[in-house]
Amino acid sequence: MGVFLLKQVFSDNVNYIQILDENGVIDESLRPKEIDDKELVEMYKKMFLARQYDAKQLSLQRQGRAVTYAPLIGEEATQIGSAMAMRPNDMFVPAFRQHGVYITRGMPLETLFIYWRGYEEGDAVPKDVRGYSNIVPVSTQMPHAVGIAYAQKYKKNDVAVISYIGDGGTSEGDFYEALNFAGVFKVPLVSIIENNQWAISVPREKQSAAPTLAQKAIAAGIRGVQVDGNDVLAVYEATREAIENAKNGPTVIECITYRLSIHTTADDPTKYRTDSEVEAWKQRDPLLRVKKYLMAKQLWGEDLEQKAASENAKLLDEAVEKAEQFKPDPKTMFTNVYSYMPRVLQDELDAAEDNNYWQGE
Ligand SMILES: Cc1ncc(C[n+]2csc(CCOP(=O)(O)OP(=O)(O)O)c2C)c(N)n1
Ligand SMILES: [Mg+2]
Repeated sequence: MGVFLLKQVFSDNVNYIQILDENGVIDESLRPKEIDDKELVEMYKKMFLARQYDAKQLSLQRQGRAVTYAPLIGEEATQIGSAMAMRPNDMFVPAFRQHGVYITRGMPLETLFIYWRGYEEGDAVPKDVRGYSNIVPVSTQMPHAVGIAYAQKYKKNDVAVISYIGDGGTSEGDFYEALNFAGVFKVPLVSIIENNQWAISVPREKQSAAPTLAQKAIAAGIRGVQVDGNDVLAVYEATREAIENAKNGPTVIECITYRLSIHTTADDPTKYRTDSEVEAWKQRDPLLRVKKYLMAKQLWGEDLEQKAASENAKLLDEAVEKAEQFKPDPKTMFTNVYSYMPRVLQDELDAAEDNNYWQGE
């Protein structure tokens, strides 16, 4: 190397936030002021419902009563913490594992069960939930989320758009393109990276050589922060702050969490990761630490947990019963594709009806 005139033209850093640690101790100086102990009980109940929903959905799939499923267990704090920070009018754009976000935003449980039975009617998100449908093609939700955020800014609405993506998704071109646009046009986007350490069998260290995924924001001129994604208070506070700042531009929040279960019901993680790794993450369980705090304060106990479990089971059983009674209309394969019916689809629909393709349904 020759002699260069050295002048630093840029530097930045990424901060890490934790408020509630693995032992159930809260750093009161960082605690969000809206979250008193009563509100923390509500957060815990939502996380508990999400976990119970997850177990139910997995069990239904194993019985042949759902087609597939992507479990959320281990990622409750990231999902419930961020969803609880949303204001009523904020919108969210999920990937395909954010069931806890839907539940927190009031999506009918029945609709979630219909979705995983394989029916597109399960994608019908009620307007007041303010969310979009599950998006399976990895990272394709990001340009959409940015466009939605741009539209909100254009209309001068005080609305933030909270998008979700996995660690694997951040390697896709769509992610970089979306962040680039978001930075240039300063759209009100909060991009949550739900870093659960795995993208099916690809571990985090093979996903990117960058030490954090949050720093991908910096190249786009966006604020980036990393939080303990198993700490519901840290996720809540980071999201709340980013939403408050959304009128000035976007934020990327990398939540460090862990996929405790299978990728989907077609996956066997014992082929590519060790039990000891999973065990180590179980010690950082997002529910356990809230429970430890609440129990020490005598705000929770095994009796209340039993009561919550049976109330949840009742809600879930009722929702499954309704979902299993749902009869899809096969016509929607044609009618739900475009806002209008193109000739080619109309011809296929006519042929299907003439030939009684769905006779016996
Ligand atoms: C464009 C695209 N490529 C590949 C796949 C297959 N696929 C589904 S999920 C997934 C991994 C996603 O990992 P990550 O983004 O970390 O999300 P996670 O599953 O961990 O929630 C892949 C490769 C897909 N759905 N879409
Ligand atoms: Mg992942």
